[in-house]
Amino acid sequence: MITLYTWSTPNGRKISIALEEMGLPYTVQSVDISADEQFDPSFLALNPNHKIPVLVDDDGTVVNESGAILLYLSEKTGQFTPERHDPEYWEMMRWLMWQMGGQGPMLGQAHHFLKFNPGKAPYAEERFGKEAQRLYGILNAHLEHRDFILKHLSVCEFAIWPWVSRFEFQRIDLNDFPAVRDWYLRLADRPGFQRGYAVPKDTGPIPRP
Ligand SMILES: N[C@@H](CCC(=O)N[C@@H](CS)C(=O)NCC(=O)O)C(=O)O
Repeated sequence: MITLYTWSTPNGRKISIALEEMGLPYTVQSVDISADEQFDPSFLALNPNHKIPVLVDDDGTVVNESGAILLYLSEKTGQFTPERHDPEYWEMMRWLMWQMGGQGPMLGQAHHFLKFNPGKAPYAEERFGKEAQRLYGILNAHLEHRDFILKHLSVCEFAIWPWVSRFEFQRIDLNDFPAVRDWYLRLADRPGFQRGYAVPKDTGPIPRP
């Protein structure tokens, strides 16, 4: 059976939501990063980069990096990515890379400066606050006439949605981005997203604007 090493963070929830929506059985190994468990030698042997999530498949395959794990699971199940010949395949890849290289890292910095260290670095607060607004604007414009990022639910939702669920940390008013808000709330109503959000432990209800 698949083992997911994870914690209650956006990158961890990407994978538990994907596993729930794919209907794959898995066991959860909690790695408390607030207690530095990601530095345990047993975890470092799986990911020397000491970050969750990590997935270990039953044939021993180890995958880290959440974008790579999403693609691995999609290929394994044939779900939630367009076929390779479909023009949407590269649209999927573009949004996944946008998330991995932009939305995740930039919003992570916004959490660091705006939520956890306010007042210490005004320049960083301004820079990452503005970048958060810009990223939400890009996503909002894309979602204005669509129900999903691609034509259907895909790995793009699994990657992007958990970071939007931290909108309060980013000082984002979701009502300023109505297309993102509506997309976010529709997905928040899905049982798979709700179950995945509560892995590895229940931290309370999904935040709502
Ligand atoms: N690019 C990595 C980022 C993973 C990541 O930043 N994980 C954080 C939690 S969301 C972590 O494990 N941090 C612990 C550390 O940096 O020591 C991915 O997408 O998997």
